Amino acid sequence: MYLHIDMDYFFAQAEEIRRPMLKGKIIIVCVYSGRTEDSGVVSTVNYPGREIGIHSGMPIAFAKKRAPPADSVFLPVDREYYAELSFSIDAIIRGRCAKAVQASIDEWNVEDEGGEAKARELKEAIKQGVGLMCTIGVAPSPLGAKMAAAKAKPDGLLVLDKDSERKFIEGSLVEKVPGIGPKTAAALNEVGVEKVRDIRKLDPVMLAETFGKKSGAWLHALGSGVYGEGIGEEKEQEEVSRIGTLKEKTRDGYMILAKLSELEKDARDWLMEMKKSYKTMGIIFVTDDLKTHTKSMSFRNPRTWSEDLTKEKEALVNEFLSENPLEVRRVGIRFGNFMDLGGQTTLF
Ligand code: TTP
Ligand code: MG
Ligand code: MG
Repeated sequence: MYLHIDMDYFFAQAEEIRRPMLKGKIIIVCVYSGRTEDSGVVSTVNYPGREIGIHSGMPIAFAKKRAPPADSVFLPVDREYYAELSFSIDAIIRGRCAKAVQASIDEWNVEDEGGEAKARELKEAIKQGVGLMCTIGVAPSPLGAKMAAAKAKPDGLLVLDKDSERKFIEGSLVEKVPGIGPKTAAALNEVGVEKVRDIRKLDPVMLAETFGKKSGAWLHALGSGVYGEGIGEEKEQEEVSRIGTLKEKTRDGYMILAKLSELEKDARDWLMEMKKSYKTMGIIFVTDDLKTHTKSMSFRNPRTWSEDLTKEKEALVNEFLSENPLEVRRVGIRFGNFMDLGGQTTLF
């Protein structure tokens, strides 16, 4: 089975959990362009804000007209904080699923035999680990899983079997299908196709002529109930991380650093073998309450596997210990934001 995980109103939920006093308010996370005080667009908004018609991409000035000032909070995006959360969630998912691919800052595709039980486990582990809700779709195809997740939001879980998946996809409006953009949807509407099941009426030759060979064939397959497999694309690995359990729970910086060195060696071997240099290094801490925390730093110039990081690791571990009172159970190290001869690859 395929699982598609998508965080609920991700940036706004991330703001909610670090400012519990905002509970119940309309939270609008904005990308301010700086030209005037209200220039820019809404990045995302929580559900109370969606109910009054505020949405991603809307100009901030429009959102201000709709939002009652006493119940609304406008906040600037804090991408570093969301990326840290995303990285922690990634560690939680990878720790439990061998086949997992991160698809965006708040989305993962997983192939796992566990199906519904695995989805429940992941929802619980993410909630426990970082305090955030997500929605998971489970289906025989990655497309079905993704559409199921979109349907079940927020804090949802929707499991489809072969029959219900086909009914669900065939009954969906074409514009709801990931991969069908507004232009394609409009062109399909034009020839009388509203729902996926209507695509079957169209001649595959006409589809190929109108949309191109590749997209035409894909649409024809979609109309025929063939949804594809595989969580993807042999995408290049975006980061390397190694996580391990400490011999005993501890707050001793030396014990933590010793474990990290052991894990680091393995990660460095990978960097050397793959000829990657990196621009970010992060440390993962799982505390006694099973919460996952991360600390990371970025370097202006890429570093290679052979460069020493003793000082940087010490600084991050000390910073973490001074901010968190609990004992540490597991630690990990991660290198990311790679550079290689082909240029830079990064997810964010
Ligand atoms: P989405 O997963 O598309 O949206 P979301 O998580 O806010 O809401 P949903 O519960 O419906 O999944 O995008 C993830 C984050 O990406 C979102 O929190 C903010 C950012 N984003 C933008 O900055 N601009 C956009 O137009 C969109 C769609 C998202
Ligand atoms: Mg989301
Ligand atoms: Mg998303």
